[in-house]
Amino acid sequence: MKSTLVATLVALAAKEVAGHALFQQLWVDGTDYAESCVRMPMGNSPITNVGSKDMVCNVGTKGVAGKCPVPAGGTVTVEMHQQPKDRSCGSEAIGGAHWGPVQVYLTKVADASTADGSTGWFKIFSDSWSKKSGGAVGDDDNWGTRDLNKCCGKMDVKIPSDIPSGDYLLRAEALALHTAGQANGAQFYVSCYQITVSGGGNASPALVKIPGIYSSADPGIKINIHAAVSSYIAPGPPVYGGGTNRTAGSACTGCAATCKVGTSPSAVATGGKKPASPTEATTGTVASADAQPAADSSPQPDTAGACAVSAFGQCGGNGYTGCTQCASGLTCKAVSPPYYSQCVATS
Ligand SMILES: *[C@@H]1O[C@H](CO)[C@@H](O)[C@H](O)[C@H]1NC(C)=O
Ligand SMILES: [Cu+2]
Repeated sequence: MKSTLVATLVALAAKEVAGHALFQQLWVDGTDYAESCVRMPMGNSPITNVGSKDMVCNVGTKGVAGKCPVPAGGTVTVEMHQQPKDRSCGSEAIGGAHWGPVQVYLTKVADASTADGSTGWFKIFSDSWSKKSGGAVGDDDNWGTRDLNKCCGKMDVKIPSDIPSGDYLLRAEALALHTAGQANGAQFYVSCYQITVSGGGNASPALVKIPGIYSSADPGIKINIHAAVSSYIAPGPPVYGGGTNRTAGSACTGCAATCKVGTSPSAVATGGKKPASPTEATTGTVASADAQPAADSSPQPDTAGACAVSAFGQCGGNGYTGCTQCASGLTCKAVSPPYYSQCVATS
């Protein structure tokens, strides 16, 4: 029956896989701009083809009206979660032992609302890897995505003070390496934010093209992290001199430590056009159907696609295509890498 088919398709579209994640919100110097200047990904699935155009700003995304104003030298905070609009710290920002680097790129554009990202990019931030003392395998080490989880999905990123003023696309990328031992197994989670920088300088960082910066054979992309990792170089060019290398495993500081989700200003595009966004719920009544969830709203249950592997059940390994999410209190652990991973008690 036609209506049944439609209902099924809607249910499928609404389903988001647990574990996977998406960058969704942006803060500027501690102010919550929520989703007002993000090119929101259509789902939380990764990109695995490093040569694909989807690597620029994710699959099928288009420009939005909003632009977030950022002073040069200021700090933006990118925010990632597994489910759309779920900003709670109750669930990991990115689940299922999706360890890997978090990196941020900028490209200078004429108009961030319409730019296609074909202009040159430079890297302004990297939080990649450091050895965890006593750790046996790469899974145990410090990683950018582990820092994201520790800091409730938030990662502070300083905007260089010397880059020219004007519009930019800011591209946040989390790379998950849990299946990266096999060809094209690395998972890229990418979102572009539209920002307007003011008070900048006249630096001209070296530029690279996306796609084109990565190769599937890069040692930072094809790697088995279920074995001991003695060194790790995140893929792509080095961080530009005005940018920041964060040490993986360092403490959450700044907005990543203190910012609390609240009412959001509407980002104002340079043209003076405000994006459609929910009004602020100041009276305690629900402002609109698509209002931002409150800070303490409970996570949306992953009903349609929920799966949970119980203790000692398989949750990963070469050729495994089943559920990769362990039940509450359990972590998927590679016990015979790269062939077999199972759910064990979280230590
Ligand atoms: C970041 O680290 C890389 C690798 O060590 C280095 O090449 C680059 O210059 C560093 N950038 C900054 C801004 O510290
Ligand atoms: Cu995933």
